[in-house]
Amino acid sequence: MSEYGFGNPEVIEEEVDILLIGGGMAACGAAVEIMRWADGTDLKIKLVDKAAMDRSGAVAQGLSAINTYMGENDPADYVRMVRTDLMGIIREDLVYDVGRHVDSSVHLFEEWGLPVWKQPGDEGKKLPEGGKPVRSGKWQIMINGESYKWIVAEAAKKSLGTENIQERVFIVKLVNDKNDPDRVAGAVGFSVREHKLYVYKFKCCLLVCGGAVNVFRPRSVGEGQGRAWYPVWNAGSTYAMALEAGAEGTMLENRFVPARFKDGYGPVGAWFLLFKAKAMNAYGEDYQQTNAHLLEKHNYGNHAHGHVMGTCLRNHLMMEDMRNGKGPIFMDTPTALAKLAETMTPKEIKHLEAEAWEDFLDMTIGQCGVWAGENIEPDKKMSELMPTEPYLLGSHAGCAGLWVSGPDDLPGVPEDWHWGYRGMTTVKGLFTAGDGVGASGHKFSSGAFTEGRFAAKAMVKFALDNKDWTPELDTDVSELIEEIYRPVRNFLEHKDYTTAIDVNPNYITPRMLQFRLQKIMDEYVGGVATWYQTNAKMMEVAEAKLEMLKEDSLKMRAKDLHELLRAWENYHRILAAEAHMKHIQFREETRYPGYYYRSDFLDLDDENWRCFVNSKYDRKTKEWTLRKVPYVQLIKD
Ligand code: SFD
Ligand code: AMP
Repeated sequence: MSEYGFGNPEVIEEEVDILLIGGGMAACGAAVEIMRWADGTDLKIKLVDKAAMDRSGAVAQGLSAINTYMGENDPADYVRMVRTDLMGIIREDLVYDVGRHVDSSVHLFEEWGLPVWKQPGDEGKKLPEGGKPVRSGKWQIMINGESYKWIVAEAAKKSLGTENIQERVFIVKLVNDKNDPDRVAGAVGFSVREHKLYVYKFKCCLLVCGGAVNVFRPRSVGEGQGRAWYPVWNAGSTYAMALEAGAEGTMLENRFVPARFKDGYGPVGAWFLLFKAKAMNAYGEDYQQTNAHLLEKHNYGNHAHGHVMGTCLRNHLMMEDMRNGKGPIFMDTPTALAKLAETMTPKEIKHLEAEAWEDFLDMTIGQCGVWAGENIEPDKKMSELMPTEPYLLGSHAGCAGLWVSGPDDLPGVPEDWHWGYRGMTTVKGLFTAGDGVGASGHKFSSGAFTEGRFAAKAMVKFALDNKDWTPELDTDVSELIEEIYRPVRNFLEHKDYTTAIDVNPNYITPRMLQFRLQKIMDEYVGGVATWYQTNAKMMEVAEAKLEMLKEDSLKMRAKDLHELLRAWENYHRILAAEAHMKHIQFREETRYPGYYYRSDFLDLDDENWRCFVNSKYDRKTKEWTLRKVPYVQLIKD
């Protein structure tokens, strides 16, 4: 052990049947469901999360709504809404499957103690008993959700047993099988608390490490660094590890740029839908009306029919005013609250104000900090809205992810869209759910949990079908140690060269490397710096810079376990970033105006591009292959 606590790590090797990687909504869904099918078998199941499950993942701070609950709605209509929102390209088999099963997940949450708002008179009635929820929108229901993740994690722990849960282990990579390169056999990660390396072997695994945040330079830098809308600790691990293992990615050109309350990143859904607030430009104009004609340009309005206007199109109309100097954009909270208060008693008004605060206290507490710090009382003063930096995700109003096997009982689905095990990627034994599943957005917390349940059932079947198969890793543990602890060696070898620990010509800190990645993505691949615009030439530059960044990334240093975590998060981000860029390069059109623009191909081109874009990465040659996959409409308009 050096003075910094590093020597060779203690290596812990473990063989299980099924490994769940991640402890978020999808992982919890899997943990709860899996024991229903594994009960009575001798399958060994383990869950490993980089953080503590009670507060890990996107739902860490809680949420104030469950955005996918069918209730009285038809799942086919849900498919129509998702298709409209995602500009006409989704895997309708996957979306329908979520729609027809999601409510049973929400009913479980309520049974476990999650308070779901009910309409007057129905307060004591649970949803399955006919209790009518307070809907903020057609698909969303309101909850008192500060402890949402605690509640769901508790059920997951109870199901698996805490002895089968390993927290604070960051999984670095999947290891393929020695005898079959198209199959996964293990995963390796390190503890962020102890100097231990964990090597797992398994028959199959569920990779559910969420989306990718901090790939692009965030709007909040300097003292605001670390604030983002989506969770900063989800670093693209799902996409990077799966792609490296050979899984096919889909729609990784897609990203999510949410309009949020400026600086605090507070979500807008409750304000738009529940409180019926209006947004306007600095001159009081409703940009959704004054700019509506823009939808006719470049065919952007092609998919603006159905149940909603696409989230990216709402951004597009807002950004037009911002680009033309008509900002700031304001959410008119005072008018909305005053209007609601017209028919209320003083006590009810007080309650309404409390709800306005609680919306953020339940899920984005930083927004309350901004309001308090800037003396903003929402009933008196308007708040600014701002489109955020881009995030890669597959569960909110975005659809980046992996190509997975769908349900096999729906009519009209192409044969090659399902290969036996629901949620399995194109790599044998590698499953995903939630943010990991591509081409199927608008699942939100409840849908991610539901997809975890699908995968759990399929993984039990897979493990039983492969009972006699023994995993063998294609890489020696010594080689894995060599690679994983490279940043530590960089540090120990060179730290005495200078007297300032962060300044050294022989290494780069993970923090600095992250800045470089973010700058490249921001300035060349359609970040906030260029108002989300990019083109082939810009991406040529980005590609060259990313190559050099990858070279230099081998010089990242880690002075402690925390920096080792940061270093590996960066490796995951870089690969996720590269995948995103490759997909945008390939898709020569602007499919998602308001999320990004190909300024050299501004049209939305249904004739040539109403199709999926799928990619594969070769870990050995480091080359990408991209292809078009035909879109098939299953549910009529
Ligand atoms: O208001 C590793 N979401 C909302 N969903 C709703 O239903 N209602 C809302 O109100 C939503 N809103 C919202 C939402 C998210 C956030 C951040 C805010 C507001 C502020 C979306 C959902 O939260 C989201 O769809 C799901 O949580 C996605 O589930 P999943 O399982 O795909 O991801 P996760 O929950 O983030 O979990 C990831 C897990 O992976 C772990 N992890 N573990 C080991 N090794 C590694 N290398 C790892 N990397 C990551 C994480 O620790 C975590 O456990 S609103 O905006 O609309
Ligand atoms: P958000 O808070 O922006 O993450 O949105 C929460 C939910 O409300 C999602 O299902 C969104 O699609 C929906 N939503 C948000 N804003 C609007 C809007 N202006 N019109 C329709 N739906 C919206």
